[in-house]
Amino acid sequence: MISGKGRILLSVTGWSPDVWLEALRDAAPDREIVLQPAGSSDPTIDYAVVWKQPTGVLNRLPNLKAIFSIGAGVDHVFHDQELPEVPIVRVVSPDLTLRMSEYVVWQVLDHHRQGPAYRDQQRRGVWREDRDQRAASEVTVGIMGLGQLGLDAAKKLAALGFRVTGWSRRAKTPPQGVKGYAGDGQLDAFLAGADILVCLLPLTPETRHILSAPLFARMKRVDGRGAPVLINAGRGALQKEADILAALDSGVLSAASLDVFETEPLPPESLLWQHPRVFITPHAAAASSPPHLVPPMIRQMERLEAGGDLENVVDRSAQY
Ligand code: NDP
Ligand code: OXD
Repeated sequence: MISGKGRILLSVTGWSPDVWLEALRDAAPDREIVLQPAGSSDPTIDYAVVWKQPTGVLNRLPNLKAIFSIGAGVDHVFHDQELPEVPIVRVVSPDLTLRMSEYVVWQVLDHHRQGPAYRDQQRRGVWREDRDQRAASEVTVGIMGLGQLGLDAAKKLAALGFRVTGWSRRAKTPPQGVKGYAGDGQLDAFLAGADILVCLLPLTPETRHILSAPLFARMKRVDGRGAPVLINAGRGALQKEADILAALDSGVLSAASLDVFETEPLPPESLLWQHPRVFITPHAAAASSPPHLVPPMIRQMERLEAGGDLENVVDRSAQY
């Protein structure tokens, strides 16, 4: 049991802190929220709410009880080499999940219904009706990462009639209509089936650069189904962009929708910007909405102060 209302440090890089500050003040008017530690060691802080906190900031808070990531992914927390040994809580939110499923369904349908080709026809003033249109039931969408986000997207795609498969680290019973694969041993079988590959993996030491030439080679088609499509909304460092470009140009991949990039913002000189078969969104697949994400964080603090347990705590050894 923790006595009193714990003080919160807000440390966000790359976002305006204002919207988070406002949401914290709305959800916890009785708590003190600070933007900077009081000194080289600040014993008054109980919780940290963070996005890409500067290295060492959290380690200077000797009474820190928990770190709350404002994202579902926590790779931005682990980049700090001096991370204190307190629980790290990640975002699990129906709002975020819904937003991600919208993005995934949008992109899968756009590729499936040949959006890029029809937009090109329109641009050129071409009326061409004879494009082959496969039924959803003939198309397999393979989802890498069958966690909070992957599972929901999988269910929604299955409801649209797609054949859906999912790949996770540990074997699990997938929902109805979804075929599950797990671990390195089943990766080849998973990849061989996927016509549209959706990546919703977390970035960890195991998954870094997984979307690269060796994996694309394992997807290479010899059966006339057409080259697969890649959709990545996980993290940019899951992919090697030079390998994606090479796979597109050699016909190993037919198209890509990318929401995340090795360097964000995507540099102006990146060849991805102009590639005719690449669709880019600026890390916007599922925006973190402060009014939706902050109240559950405060409820968790209250539960901890009442002697309860935190939920959605990250496994530090797996780093997600
Ligand atoms: P979860 O932790 O709920 O799920 C992660 C999934 O990935 C699990 O199924 C897990 O397997 C699997 N996985 C992890 N490591 C491996 C591995 N080495 N091999 C195979 N499978 C693995 O995460 P979420 O679904 O909540 O989020 C996924 C990611 O989405 C986040 O980490 C973040 O990077 C990204 N994201 C991107 C956003 C955007 O706007 N672009 C917004 C929100 C999140 P298992 O089930 O066995 O644990
Ligand atoms: C997240 C993100 O991890 O916004 O939630 O990328």
